[in-house]
Amino acid sequence: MFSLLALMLAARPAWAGTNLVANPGFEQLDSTGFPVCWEKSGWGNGTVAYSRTTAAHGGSTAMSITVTGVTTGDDKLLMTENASCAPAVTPKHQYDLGLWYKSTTPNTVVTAFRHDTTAGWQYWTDLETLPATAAYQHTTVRTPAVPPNTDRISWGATVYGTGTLVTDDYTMQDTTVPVTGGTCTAGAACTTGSWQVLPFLNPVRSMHAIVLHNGKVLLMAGSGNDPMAFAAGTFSSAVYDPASGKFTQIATPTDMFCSGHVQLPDGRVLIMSGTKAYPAADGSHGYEGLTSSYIFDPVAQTYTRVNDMNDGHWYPSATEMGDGDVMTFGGLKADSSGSVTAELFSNAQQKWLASSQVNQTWSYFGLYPAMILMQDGRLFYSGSHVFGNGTPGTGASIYNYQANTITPVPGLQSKDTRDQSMSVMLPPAQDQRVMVMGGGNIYTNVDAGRQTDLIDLKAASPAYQPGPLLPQGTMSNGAKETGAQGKMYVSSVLLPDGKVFETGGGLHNRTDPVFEASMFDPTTNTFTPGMATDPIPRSYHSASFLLPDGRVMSVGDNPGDGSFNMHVSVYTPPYLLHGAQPKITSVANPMWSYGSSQKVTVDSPIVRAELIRPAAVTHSSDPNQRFVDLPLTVNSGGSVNLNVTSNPNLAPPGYYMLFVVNANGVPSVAQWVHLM
Ligand SMILES: [Cu+2]
Repeated sequence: MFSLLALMLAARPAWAGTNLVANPGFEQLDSTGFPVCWEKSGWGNGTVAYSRTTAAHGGSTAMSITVTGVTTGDDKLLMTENASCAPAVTPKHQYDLGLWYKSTTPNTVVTAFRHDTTAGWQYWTDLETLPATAAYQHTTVRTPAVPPNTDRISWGATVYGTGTLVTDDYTMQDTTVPVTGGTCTAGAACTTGSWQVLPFLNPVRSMHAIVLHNGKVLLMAGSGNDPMAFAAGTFSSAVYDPASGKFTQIATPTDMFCSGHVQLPDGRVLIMSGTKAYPAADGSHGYEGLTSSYIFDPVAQTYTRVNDMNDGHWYPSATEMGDGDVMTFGGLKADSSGSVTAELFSNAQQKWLASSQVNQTWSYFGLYPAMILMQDGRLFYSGSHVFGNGTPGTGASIYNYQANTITPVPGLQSKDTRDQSMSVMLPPAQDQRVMVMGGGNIYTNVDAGRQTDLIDLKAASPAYQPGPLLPQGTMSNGAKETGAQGKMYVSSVLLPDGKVFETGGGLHNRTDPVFEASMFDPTTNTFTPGMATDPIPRSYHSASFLLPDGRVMSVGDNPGDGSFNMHVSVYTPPYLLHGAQPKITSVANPMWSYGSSQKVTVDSPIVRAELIRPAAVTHSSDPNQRFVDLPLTVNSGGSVNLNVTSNPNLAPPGYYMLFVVNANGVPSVAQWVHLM
């Protein structure tokens, strides 16, 4: 009964609180006849008309925005960005935003801006699409927690396609529910979290880890970077079940060591390339890449061959696009030279297309280039890669498949020491910010660096800006890092509380592991240093990834002596030590469509919900990793509706982990949903 009561308190109806919006129904007009405390905004091409209409929901005035011919940009009706019109807010609080609307276009979104006490007004977040409707509809959407240093917000409706949107009767209420309990009794772990080294070993020398939609983990080794195993044709992989602690060895048809991998829309795993040959003893050739490709079925736990790619791609990228196709770049061909062929796996045809059917720029992106899908369907090459220098020029670029163009992106620091750095799209994906952390260079073997860079891909001309320095760690001999010393082989894991856990790494090529872990907060752009460190070194050929229970698992380490560390570690973040986890008690329908509203029930109040894409990681590279906010509509009946983005480029089709999070930042265990 207690939890039901708490839930009902959390689900206060929209009319219960003070309406923080000035002139919410547009009834007060200024001398020009425009509603007081409202302003026009927008950019791009096209034509827009703002007008008053008497077809109001309440009172005698509503506002209409009619847009034609927009191909770039949008038009907005927002609360005026000043102290008397933009509602005051409290950091960490959340607000329910409500409005009535009619629309002839689905190309709309409720947009919020925030006033930073030092940096001024800036974009905050896009919250919810307003589906087309001929009759007035009401919508309520809950904001994320207000970021620090924010004193006011302004919000309203955006139209970015041809049509007319009419809105009226805006409401805004503080919905913050104080959470009691959650006192942590775990000592230092309350702030640092804790590591456990599991009492059993990884049965395979895996440098590839893929989280499957049944919660199990595919650990691929192939020959495991062991030339003897390669010569013997001994290839391995295993499936680990975190629920039972059991490993199942999987028959592995070829050497998937140094392949690429990504989950397809149906949850099966596409694997491309791998090792055709190790370097010849006589120096006549280097590593050679396979052209072969397989699909792993998580249910049958088998590999099935598909058609070959046009080239071999030893160390390829693999990015799922918004339409479910997969694009692959880079790596080494069957003759050991670099591949300049862009490869496209058609999801509709379930095969790799001939190179003549794929737009080609014939550009070399290097090894495991981090190619991250942007919300407009272009690919951002972040500059993270493996082995040696970055690409010529600025070392980062935007690739437009449709236009077949590559545009350099400026600002990446130390682009030639980004070998085995790690890049992630920061939470939430709606903000389109990418961070690159650390990196070194195995050929020059300089000290790995502390540099990080941040980029806002929503900017008209995106450019990297320097981010905070990586915290420094401790070497195996107990010495502390000094000066500019940082890490390569970095692992960055998106956590369900919206932070990024950064762990593992080393100072030099296959030696000098660094024991350091920190938490990066995208809302403040700061690292919290001093998180508990994995007792096992995690440098070359290691991987760390989020489990559906909210913990982080780490495997692998392959130092220069050729050994492989078979210990498996699991990190319990501090959030699991601060009181009971909220629980998702039901998901009305696990099949989710874009632009839909999905009903779930929870056993206690929550403040945030999101989708996190399961990991497919190797060599500090998981360019598909993303965290997609699900703006909440809290129903009076004790359930919540989750508003799913209408843009498949923000959340490419496939299985996702659905997490809900309470006001203490404690996440639920994930439920799996299938977004198509
Ligand atoms: Cu490798």
